[in-house]
Amino acid sequence: MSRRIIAVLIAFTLAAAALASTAALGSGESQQAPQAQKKTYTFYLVAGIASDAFYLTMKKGAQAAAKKLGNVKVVFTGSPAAFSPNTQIPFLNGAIARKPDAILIAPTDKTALIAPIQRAIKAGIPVATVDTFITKRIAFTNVSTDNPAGGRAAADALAKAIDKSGDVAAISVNPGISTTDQRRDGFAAQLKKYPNINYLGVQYCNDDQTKASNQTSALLAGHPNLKGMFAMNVVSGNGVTQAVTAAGKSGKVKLVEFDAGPPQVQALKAGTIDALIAQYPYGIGQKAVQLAYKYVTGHKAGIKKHYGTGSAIVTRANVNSPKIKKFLYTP
Ligand code: T6T
Repeated sequence: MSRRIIAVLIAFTLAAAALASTAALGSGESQQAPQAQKKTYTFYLVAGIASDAFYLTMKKGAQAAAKKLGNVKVVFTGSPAAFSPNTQIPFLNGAIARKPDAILIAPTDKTALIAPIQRAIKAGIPVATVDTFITKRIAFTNVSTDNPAGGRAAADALAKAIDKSGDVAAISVNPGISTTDQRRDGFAAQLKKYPNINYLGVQYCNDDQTKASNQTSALLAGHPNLKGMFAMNVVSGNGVTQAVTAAGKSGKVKLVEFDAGPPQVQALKAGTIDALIAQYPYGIGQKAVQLAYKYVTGHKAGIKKHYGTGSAIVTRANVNSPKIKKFLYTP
């Protein structure tokens, strides 16, 4: 090989090595370059009761929104066994102790949760209420169904099912819960438009299915002319359905229930329930996370005090239609 060729080969090898080292350096440099680390925001979602199909569906919506945002983590928490301030407040306090970036909570009572929520806000944690609300407007927003309208729709659906005449009764959770109080009041107000309907009033089951079932059995036994019932949430609904079915009155005593948990949808399809006032819990969770993200990333301006997420009256005629699908709970 001539000296010239050797010299050219050496020059070529050196140039290639230099290029390779530059490339290596370049990639190393870009890895080490001081990059603004994207903060991960943690939002606690404190359910009214963590075992309920409604809140489990809300959790899914919240997690989907967090995933889409990319830098949000949702921690779902709440009492697994009871819908009450006494069982919920320890879970809220637990969330406050972890100092999350925001708390989204479904307060189990309009007034009992004011002071505990105030503590969170004093600790610098912004709070949004989801589904239910408290009477003091300290949460930066509330995302919910239009519950008074839902109660009125339930009255119209029940009136239609019983041909606008006869005795009707209702089962709710406890007095003092914003959502079910509004459903109860909307229902009672709307029933006044039907002069031939005799309203026997509301009983409270403490979100206990067995209690709701026993209350219904007693109503069926004591009021042979009972034509229809309105159950104001998932658990009271499951209890009412259970008792009416056990009494062999399925389809004879007409039922309208709030919510659309899987057993309720099944009972609707089977003919035991006539109509469900279904909420959109997935959308509530989704919207609340989007709003909390706006709030904590410096875009507070323009966030409204309330957002409605819609509802649907589900009947056997429309239960399988595509536009109803999003209202059926998927715990
Ligand atoms: O109806 C929902 C919710 O809107 C209400 O506040 C409490 O009960 C449910 O969770 C259903 O069981």
